[in-house]
Amino acid sequence: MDSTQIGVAIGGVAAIVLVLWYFFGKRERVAAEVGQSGVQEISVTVKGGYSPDVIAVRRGLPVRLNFYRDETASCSERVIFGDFGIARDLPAFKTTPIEFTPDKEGVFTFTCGMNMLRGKLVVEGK
Ligand SMILES: [Cu+2]
Repeated sequence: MDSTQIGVAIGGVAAIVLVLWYFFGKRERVAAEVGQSGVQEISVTVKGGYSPDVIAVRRGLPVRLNFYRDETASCSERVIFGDFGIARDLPAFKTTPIEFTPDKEGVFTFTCGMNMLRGKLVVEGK
């Protein structure tokens, strides 16, 4: 290989890494913490998306997701956990707790009212 070929190869690898990072690296997976009351609690910031957008919880223990909506964009004014029958309004610049006990394992998508913003709730067994 001459230096041009090496340069092309490095560029190709860099492009692949960038694509992988974009699709997989962007998602931060955070496990909810179990407090003294036995509730799995986690704070989620809502601003053009959900942060974190992959939330791991355990099945059978109550969950409290504290959604803080840090914007007025109407897109995020509602959050929906369809698999758990939950739809809740999120007032701007306020924290809205969403409480339920996940009774099934799996990966469940939660979205804004228009199905544009998305996050995942990962419910794991014990
Ligand atoms: Cu929306």
